[in-house]
Amino acid sequence: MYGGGTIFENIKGTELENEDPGQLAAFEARIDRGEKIEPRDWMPALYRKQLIRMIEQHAHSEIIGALPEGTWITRAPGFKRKMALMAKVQDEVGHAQLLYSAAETLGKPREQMIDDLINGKSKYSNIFNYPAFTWADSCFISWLVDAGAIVNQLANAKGSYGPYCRALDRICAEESFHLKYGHHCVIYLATGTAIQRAMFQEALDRWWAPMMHFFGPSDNISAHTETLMRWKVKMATNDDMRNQFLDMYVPKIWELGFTIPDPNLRKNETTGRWEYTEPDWDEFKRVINGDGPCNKERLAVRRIAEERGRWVREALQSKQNVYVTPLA
Ligand code: BYC
Repeated sequence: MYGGGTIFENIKGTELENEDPGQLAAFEARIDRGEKIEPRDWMPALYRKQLIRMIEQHAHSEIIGALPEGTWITRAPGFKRKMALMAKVQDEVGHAQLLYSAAETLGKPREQMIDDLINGKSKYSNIFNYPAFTWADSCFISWLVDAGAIVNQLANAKGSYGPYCRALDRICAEESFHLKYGHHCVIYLATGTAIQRAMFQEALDRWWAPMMHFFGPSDNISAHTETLMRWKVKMATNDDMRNQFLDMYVPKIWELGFTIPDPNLRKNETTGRWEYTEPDWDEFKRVINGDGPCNKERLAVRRIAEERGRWVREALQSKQNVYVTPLA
């Protein structure tokens, strides 16, 4: 269904209507040959728009994603866990910086992206709108949310837009440490006391539905997959990514003796696909559109950070001007 075909052969009446058909064909041929598209290369306006949307959302997800785990730094059990979590959270914020830079190459200024985030105009990953009540919630994020992110990012790092792919390569290298850290934290709970095991089971019960949502709506209702796969921005469909995650991590969760809160979850050995209860897409839509348990709190924290950091940005800006003026 995706990636091939001729959906853009007739561009009349589509968002590609004003593009030059020759340039569009040459662009698509480059993508088919597996070439990377770089910021100064010709690209259809729709490719630029879709990339900005997706990379910007990804950047916001990293910077907001730092919040639920960030609140656990001071409460992490022991000095080593505090140090490791602090480094991880710092990495996530660094990923946001890399991604904002990649999105800026497409022409949208960072200030505007941050404005759109704090004004609720842009989306970010659904999963960070849920509360991390316990230490086990933080362990769930470090292991399984990072695992899901790696599945997505490893695939898309082989995509078509150079700056995004290079950012994803670097991010995946760091995420692989996060994954090991998270897995270690969960094994510690799994092999600990009955209370520790129960604490992780409760976290799993709370986070499983948002985790299934994390990969995006089912292929039959996903709005952007077809276009994004044709242009190799997305290298796998949402359902394929979800399936790959289930393939890799369900056995590991079961191995630790935990129960996944979905009685219909099983692998169909004939199709090689996982079967599961269809995620509640109404809840997903509600949460990504601003009405999740923590949306208001997450954006309020970003708003405060933006206000409190303004003087630093202004000071840096005026210092730059001091250096720039004599050369001008
Ligand atoms: N959450 O047509 P679809 C991390 C929206 S951070 C919210 O399938 P698409 C971490 C979608 O935007 C890394 N919204 O969309 C950080 C669209 O709405 P609009 C997180 C979602 O773009 C700290 C609508 O639903 N990873 O790992 O083709 C600590 C229709 O969907 C979501 C990324 O950001 C969602 N889950 O594909 C720990 C990966 N899913 O824009 C860990 C980058 C869909 O039309 N993003 N929507 O209003 C992607 O790969 C793709 O955007 C998605 C969805 C797979 C998420």
